[in-house]
Amino acid sequence: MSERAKPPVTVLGLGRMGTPIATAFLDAGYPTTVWNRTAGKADALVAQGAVRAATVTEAVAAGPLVIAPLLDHDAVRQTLGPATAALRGRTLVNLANSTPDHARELASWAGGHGADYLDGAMMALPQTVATPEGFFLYSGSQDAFTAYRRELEVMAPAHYFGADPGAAEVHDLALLGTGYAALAGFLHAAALLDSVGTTPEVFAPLAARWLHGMAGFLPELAREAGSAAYAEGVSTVDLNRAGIDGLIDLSRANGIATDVHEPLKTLLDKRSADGHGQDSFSSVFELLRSQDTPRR
Ligand code: FVH
Repeated sequence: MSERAKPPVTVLGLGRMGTPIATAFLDAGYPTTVWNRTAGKADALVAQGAVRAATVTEAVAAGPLVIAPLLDHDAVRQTLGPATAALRGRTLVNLANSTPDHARELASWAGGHGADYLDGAMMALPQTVATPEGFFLYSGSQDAFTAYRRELEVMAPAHYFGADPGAAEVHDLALLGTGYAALAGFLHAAALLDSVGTTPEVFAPLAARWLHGMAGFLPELAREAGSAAYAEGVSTVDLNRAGIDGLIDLSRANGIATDVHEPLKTLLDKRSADGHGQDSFSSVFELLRSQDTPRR
């Protein structure tokens, strides 16, 4: 069976993410049309073989797959507003950071103009586009994801989270939250160690090694939280209360702010006061989860 031909791809928005995305399509041999509000940003891509569209309508009309790594929801609406007639029959992949509700609204708007819609969230940096380190999340049209999976994988490994167009953005925010907590913990630790003479630069590789090891703990944490199996955990609430109390006491003694860990101390103290001190650390999940969500 012959391989499907590479469809023309349009990239709207040539900022820090859009430029490596368009470059990846060119490198992969796709006919690539580009458009950017500030037209000069397309010059280097045109020199590499991209076609510069004079208008958004021309760009959208150039092929079936329209990828929009624009700044935000407003930028997407402002950019595509004048090009609605060209959207019919196209698949729009919105890669701008959006709220879940904005993604749903855009999906309905695109559908009203005859376009299929995929919402995307880029878990990547400009330098990790088209490398195994980055990955993109998608939700919305299953047909579009299936039809264009090969093209989506040109930008980054692609993960699909279902028909609700807002789902990719929810997962994006959840991953950001995971990262923020780890990075805030690192910055607190760096401040603490700085006060005893270890610079943040010296500490960073040690912290990276530790976080790498901690990542291996996630499946166990997930299994306990997912099944409410807190009796057998190796690291109890009370054990970790002692740990966090020690960290907070030492931080105070060294003049380091304790704001990062106070919320976790509150949760652990509450679990213990409720009689769950010997449960696994993962049982904090019970204080965080919505009581309206049934157990699966
Ligand atoms: N850069 C990063 O590290 C992160 C990585 C994770 C994902 N985010 C999100 O990606 C979206 C794009 O971000 P970006 O870094 O590429 O952003 P910029 O380099 O600032 O480029 C923005 C492009 O959007 C165009 N644009 C902005 N406003 C409008 C508008 N009203 N109408 C039309 N186009 C607009 C802008 O055009 P120009 O300023 O060059 O004329 C750029 O093409 C974003 O959601 C991040 O949160 C990035």
